[in-house]
Amino acid sequence: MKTRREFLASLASVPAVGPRAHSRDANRPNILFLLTDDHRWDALGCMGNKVIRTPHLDRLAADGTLFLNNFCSTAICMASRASIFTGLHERSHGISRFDLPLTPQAFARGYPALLRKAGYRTGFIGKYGVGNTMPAAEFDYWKGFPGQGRYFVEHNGRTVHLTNLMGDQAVEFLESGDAKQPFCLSVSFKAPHAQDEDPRQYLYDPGLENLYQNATVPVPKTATRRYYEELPPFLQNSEGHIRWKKRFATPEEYQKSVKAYYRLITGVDNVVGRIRKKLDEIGQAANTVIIFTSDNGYYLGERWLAVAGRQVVSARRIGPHPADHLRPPASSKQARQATPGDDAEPGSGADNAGRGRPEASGLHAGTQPATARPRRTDLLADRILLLPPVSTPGDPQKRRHPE
Ligand SMILES: [Ca+2]
Repeated sequence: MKTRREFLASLASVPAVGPRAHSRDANRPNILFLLTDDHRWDALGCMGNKVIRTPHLDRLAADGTLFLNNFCSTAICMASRASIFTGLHERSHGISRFDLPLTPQAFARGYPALLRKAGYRTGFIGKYGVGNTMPAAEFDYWKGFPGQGRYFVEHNGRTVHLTNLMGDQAVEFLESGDAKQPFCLSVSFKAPHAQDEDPRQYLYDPGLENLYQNATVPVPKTATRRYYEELPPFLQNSEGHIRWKKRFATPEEYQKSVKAYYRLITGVDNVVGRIRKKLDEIGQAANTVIIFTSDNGYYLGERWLAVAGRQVVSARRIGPHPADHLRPPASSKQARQATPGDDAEPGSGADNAGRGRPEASGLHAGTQPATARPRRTDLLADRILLLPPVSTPGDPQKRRHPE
């Protein structure tokens, strides 16, 4: 079994004369990393959701490995993304605020820099999500943006949906490369994150308007006052509940919001289909590892909350991968056992041996003696949202990383 670091090290250890001296090598597969934002684990057809349509992602899962045990250590955009870049927990990388960038040293140890140094052509498209200073010069192809972005953008004199534009950019990246040079392309979707400042919240491509019109999305069994009132006061008064009021407070709003959220995900699914088609066309499909995941999970009304939450979807890959033996592909029967809409952990319904449950792994606070861990009195997300911006963003990180 290889760890993530060992996998990257094996790629980096292949002799490379320089960034422009390359040869096609099956041991240096292309890497396509697809990241959605606030995409919960059961908002996929392959995870048993009977409403949402995600045929391309379902096919990706069927062709590759569906990882049912995939957890986010800090469920908010920037901390999770910094963990993805660096392989470190939030307490180590120190990105606990939206305006904190990775230090140059931390960035240099992340997967984009390591792969570029090893001769990969690297690209980044979409929401970068870590700090406000964009590392455009550290990539060979850069179409990233700071902050949350907006769903409708002006491009070449017309208004386009961001997800579709990012699909165009991914295709442009794939078409413009040197076939002899391996690539690592990161596509970091804004979807299905809400556009918080807009009262419509989930701004999908109008071309998807007809989807789900006649469907009824199951309401989570925990979306009731009883479960809300069981929460401690800091959660009852959290930003998650404030946002719930804007999105899911009535049955009509719940159906409208979740269907819009699903349309955003289907928009991503369409782009995944375009990207895989382009990989076929350029002859790189068999030598490309595709990883699909999200930065964190999401509450769609459970316990009257609407905010980033427990982790989410799964990593998938096709093509050669050194971690093939890590876990057998999940059968469709297993995936169907997970019930969409339930307030359940990924794997809890699909793995009846309980291997995927945080409780089983000791990650869940409930497994620890009451005296070992005091109950929290606030949420990281709430603390971040209440803090004013800092003018010297490097300082807090410096304190955490004295080296
Ligand atoms: Ca997020």
